[in-house]
Amino acid sequence: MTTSKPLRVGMVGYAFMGAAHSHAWRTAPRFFDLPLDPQLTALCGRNDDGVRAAAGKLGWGSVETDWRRLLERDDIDLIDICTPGNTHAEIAIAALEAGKHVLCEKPLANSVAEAERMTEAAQAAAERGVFSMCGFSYRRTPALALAKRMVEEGRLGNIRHVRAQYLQDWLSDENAPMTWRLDKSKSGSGSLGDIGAHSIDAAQWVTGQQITGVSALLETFVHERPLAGDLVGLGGHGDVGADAPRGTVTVDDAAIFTARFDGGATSAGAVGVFEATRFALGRKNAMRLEVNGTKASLAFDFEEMNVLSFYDAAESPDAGFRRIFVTEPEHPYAGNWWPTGHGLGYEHGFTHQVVDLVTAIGAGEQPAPSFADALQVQKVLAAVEGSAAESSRWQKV
Ligand code: SOE
Repeated sequence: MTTSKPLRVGMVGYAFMGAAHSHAWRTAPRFFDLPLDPQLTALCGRNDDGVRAAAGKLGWGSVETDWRRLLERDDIDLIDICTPGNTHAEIAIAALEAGKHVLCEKPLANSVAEAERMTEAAQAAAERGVFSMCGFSYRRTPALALAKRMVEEGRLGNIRHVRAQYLQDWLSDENAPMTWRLDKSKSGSGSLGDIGAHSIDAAQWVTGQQITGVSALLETFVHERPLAGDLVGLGGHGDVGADAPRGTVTVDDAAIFTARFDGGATSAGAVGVFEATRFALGRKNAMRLEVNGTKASLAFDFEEMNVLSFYDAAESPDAGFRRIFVTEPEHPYAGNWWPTGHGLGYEHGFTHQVVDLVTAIGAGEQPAPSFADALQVQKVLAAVEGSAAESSRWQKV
């Protein structure tokens, strides 16, 4: 049973991630027993009409148009940051210093320097019992959480290969309009930080190994796109005429890199191949991870998010990969939902993220992934950009 002690949330931003987080704050205490009861206390957005409409639709109790007001309110315990990356550092550091817990969307920041300052503030705040987490939500997909459990149990043996792709196609149309995700001053990078960051975090988390160096290339296919007002969110292909004024794309459209891992608690480090693109025509949200070990392999594709494919060399050679339908009560998170075989969706990862965050805060423990975990991802992002800028020269992380 969720306790009656409230955890009062103030959220900044209400586009795609704001909607997903709102759903998670509302739903988590209804399917999981939490030590604190999340309250959707205040929603913050710059446009008064827009934030009031969003608050009514998403279920928030009050509105603010300046995020600093959230920090001044004594009826708010946690700040949830669902805004573009260029705002993360200022908001998160101020919130932590004001004694508010923080959930910050990924990637943590737009630079390693910003991520380092955020991590320092988070570590100082944790000593005061004020905690923070970075929203790498795919860790909370039951199939990926099961993959990590299998690696930890030694089911795969030593890890040799990591193969990670994150394939979308919502920018394949060269007339798809500009969005903040294509403006480096707001997003920090393109497919690399937006979706490649998920692959980097998932690969490191599932294998228990950290990336130590990369060789990379970045590509921008479409250099100008029509402007479409204050388009926000993913794939909002507002009806823009071909003669609309055009803006300059200042980020990568695709990122491809090889990586070495540190071996974690094992002997030899794995080697990895990564790809992130929003031009893989026909792939809608194919966040894929394959891990090959000395005893077994596993493979995951978010477009079939309830399935984990598993090959066990100890079984008869012609057994092939078998499909584990990750909906059994003993599987991570699954037992709190529906009977076996009924499946979960994209939104459940965000609900599980709230469950793990609130459970950690209630226990006075550091949630994962911490800002320090997210800083490691930020360092890999920077190494990829550094390598790509020097003809794919090997870059240490
Ligand atoms: C856009 O590519 C995006 O919305 C990412 O920003 C999210 O992190 C991912 O979960 C879905 O795709």
